[in-house]
Amino acid sequence: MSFELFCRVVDNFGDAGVCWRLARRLAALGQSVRLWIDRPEVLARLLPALDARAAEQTLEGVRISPWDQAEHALPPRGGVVIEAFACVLPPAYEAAMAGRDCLWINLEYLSAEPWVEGCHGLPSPQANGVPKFFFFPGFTSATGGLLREPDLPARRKAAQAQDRDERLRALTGRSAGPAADDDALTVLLFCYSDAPLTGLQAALAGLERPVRLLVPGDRPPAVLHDQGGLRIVPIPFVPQTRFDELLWCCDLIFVRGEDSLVRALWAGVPLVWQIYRQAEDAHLNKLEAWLGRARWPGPAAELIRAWNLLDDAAVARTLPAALAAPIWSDWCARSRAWSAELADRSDLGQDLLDFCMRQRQTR
Ligand code: TRH
Repeated sequence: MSFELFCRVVDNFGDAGVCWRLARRLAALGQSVRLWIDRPEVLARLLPALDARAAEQTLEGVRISPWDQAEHALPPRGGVVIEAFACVLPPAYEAAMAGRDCLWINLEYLSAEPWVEGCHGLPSPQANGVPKFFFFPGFTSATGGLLREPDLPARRKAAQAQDRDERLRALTGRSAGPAADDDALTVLLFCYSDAPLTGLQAALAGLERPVRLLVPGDRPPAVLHDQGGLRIVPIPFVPQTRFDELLWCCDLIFVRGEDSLVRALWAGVPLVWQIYRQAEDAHLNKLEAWLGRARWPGPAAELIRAWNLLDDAAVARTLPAALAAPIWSDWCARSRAWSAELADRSDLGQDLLDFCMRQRQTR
């Protein structure tokens, strides 16, 4: 089938990151895929091989084109048009869909809320008669699932059979720390700029166990500094294809948004999620729904609430509690178990392809 995926970058990396991952997955499933994106330069941060000024290029089997060209393009006859995150298609392109027998998918944001199950796959009748459906990623089999590549577990296993420090050095060019830090807790920090870092600094510096805190980006926030057993390790932003390898070097992962959350889940180690902030604190309900499914031990759930409420004092208090025995080993075990449960079903790319094929057959 022919898929055309539309991506508008709202902010940060998640919109481009999710769309690119889905596009790659559909191409790997043997489909013809084109990605229209309004800010190719954002995708280029994740995909350094991309020339953000090129009119069109093909990478990993995906045709990538700037959004404005779609305003003069025709949708593929009999193809599937994916509107990511209700991004609104170019009007002329949308108008042409009716005469070209297209299927229209509205790919939604990831949420663990229960109502998602009732809305996943529902039709969204359109004035122009083009069949349009809601497609919801999610954590249960009544949703569209999560993006995952079939070779992921094998890649993780092969990577983790190698020495961790060597992997980290090869990936980031940074030494993970002196040999004396062998039993150090390796933590990745990928968060928003408002995260309660003062609380994090206090908690990590106060631990008995040495900690190395990997901080991607140009410069770590000033509040983070070496102190006690805490060592701050600035690392470069890695290409998205290698992001998993970074996660597989970690004992504890701080993630944010959508795509990095899912990847941390596949790593199967404890994670602290900073959810994308929404108006009227709508994100806090989403967070609770997710915590309900995660079933982390109490102190770990408290830590995640404190992290999202930007509460430094509560982070300083709850982080050591979540890392203490036996909570920590329970958290590790539950993280492994949930990761395996989630991986026990088909992935979002395959689900979406199956859904589209079924729609085609029933018409
Ligand atoms: O960057 P995010 O916060 O993105 C978003 C956007 O804000 C978006 O508007 C919002 O709707 C969405 O979140 C929920 O977080 P996310 O989704 O985790 O995307 C980050 C991407 O960056 C992800 O694909 C992983 C990638 N990445 C790398 O490739 N290399 C790196 O070194 C790091 C730290 C991240």
